[in-house]
Amino acid sequence: MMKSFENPVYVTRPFLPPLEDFCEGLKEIWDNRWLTNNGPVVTRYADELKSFLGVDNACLFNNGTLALQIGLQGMEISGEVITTPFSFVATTHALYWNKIRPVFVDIEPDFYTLDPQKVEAAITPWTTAILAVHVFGNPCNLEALSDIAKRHNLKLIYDAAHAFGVRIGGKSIADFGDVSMFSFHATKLYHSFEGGLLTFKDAKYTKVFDYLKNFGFENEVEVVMPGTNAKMTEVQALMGSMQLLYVDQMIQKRKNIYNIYCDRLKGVPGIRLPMEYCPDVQYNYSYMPIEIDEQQFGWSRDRLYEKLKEYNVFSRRYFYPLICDFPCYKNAQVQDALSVSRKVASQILTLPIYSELNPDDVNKICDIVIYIQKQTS
Ligand code: T4K
Repeated sequence: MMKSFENPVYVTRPFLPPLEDFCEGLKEIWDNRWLTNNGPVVTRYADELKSFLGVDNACLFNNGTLALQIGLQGMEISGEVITTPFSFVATTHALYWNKIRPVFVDIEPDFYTLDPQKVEAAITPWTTAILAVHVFGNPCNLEALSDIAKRHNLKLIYDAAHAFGVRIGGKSIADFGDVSMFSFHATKLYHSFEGGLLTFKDAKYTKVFDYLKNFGFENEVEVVMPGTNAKMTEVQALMGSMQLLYVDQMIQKRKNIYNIYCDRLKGVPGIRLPMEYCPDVQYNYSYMPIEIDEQQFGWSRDRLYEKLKEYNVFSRRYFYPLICDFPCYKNAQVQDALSVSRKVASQILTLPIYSELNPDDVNKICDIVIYIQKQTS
């Protein structure tokens, strides 16, 4: 009989820097009495991020969803946008809030990112952009998507919510596409409590994004466009700035956890581990997705998910259901049967992974999964 965990083990837990260091940092904000509206900490933090990511243009927001919404609005994207059904629902919500029609196409089975062939087949005269997601930090097929976007004169927008710290051939993932959005939500490997970032190629968007996140204010008496309020606060920026010191360390710890899962779970009947990673990509190990084949494993993914809770292990089914299956998107355009997306959504399970998860606990989670599997044979 396997013993359950005494305390719940969640799919993730936010990393926090030492409280004393954070309190020390707060002194500047207290002294300034400047809490939001583009204060000095946010301004400094934007520069830190630009140099960390090696990009020229970056704009901070109070969360990733508003960052993406504003990105789309500022670039004047309209009509139809080709996107993935296998993502967090905010990806499509950002289109909806801009009155853009999502066109869902299938993903490829190894990395869960948009299938470029399906993207190309779905282009119509109304298509204006591709909104692709680096799901679980797996880079999309960057070359193929860029080629399609160029040939069809489409904007290429990346939802990079999961991909902070990922590099390809030494180059930051923020450097691909026209615009990339990063989420700094508490559940992300790198966070600012809540927060969002747009990185972009064309400097002309700097002013537009700045207006849109601050009511469209040019000055006290002029409003140049109908903006909203999506500004990052000074306290958020302080957290983000402090976390930058720890990102590499956090990724290394996650990599160790990832390796333990792979070593322990390989060969377990019915468990499909993430694909062998591409050598020129530095991953961030933001999620630990496995797929459960019910026939071979002996339990359905959902039964395993429920059973794990009895052991105090709270995995998640990211991303199930598919976005196109939510009632609010039932009328959206769906290309083909989305057979890969449907299969993945029915089999995916993301196991706990975070930098402070103890390797002994990772081993214990593996013991529990293996024990559950053996109950069927
Ligand atoms: N695009 C993509 C591809 C995304 O994944 C997301 C967000 C976005 C866009 C939008 O970015 P933001 O606007 O959020 O910046 C979570 C997050 O809320 C969401 O940010 C994230 N994706 C999504 C994948 O996951 P939930 O509903 O699963 O979170 P929740 O509250 O159930 O938390 C999961 C677990 O994390 C909990 O069981 C325990 C732990 N947790 C959570 C919080 C909030 C903590 O230990 N401490 C905490 O403070 O959505």
